[in-house]
Amino acid sequence: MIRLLTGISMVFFAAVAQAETIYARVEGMTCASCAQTIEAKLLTHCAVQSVKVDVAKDQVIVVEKPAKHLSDMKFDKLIREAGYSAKSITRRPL
Ligand SMILES: [Cu+2]
Repeated sequence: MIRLLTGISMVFFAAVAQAETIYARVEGMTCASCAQTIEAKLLTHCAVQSVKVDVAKDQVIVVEKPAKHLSDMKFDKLIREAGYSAKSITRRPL
């Protein structure tokens, strides 16, 4: 029973606390000002550690803070609120 509980808590910890890097394709960016707008918008979220925007590649990369999570849905919402459109979101553990 103890072993089972330990296993469950480890899975729970991994699911909740593992910060990830989010890679997204974002459409509608045309200049450095677009990049700044998106960066500023994403940084308003408490789970966002850092943001990198590559306008030429239509790419936005977000590093989550340790033990924090920015959901795909919330990411998509923030991008839309900034006036752009997220087309694909992938994640990798840090
Ligand atoms: Cu622009």
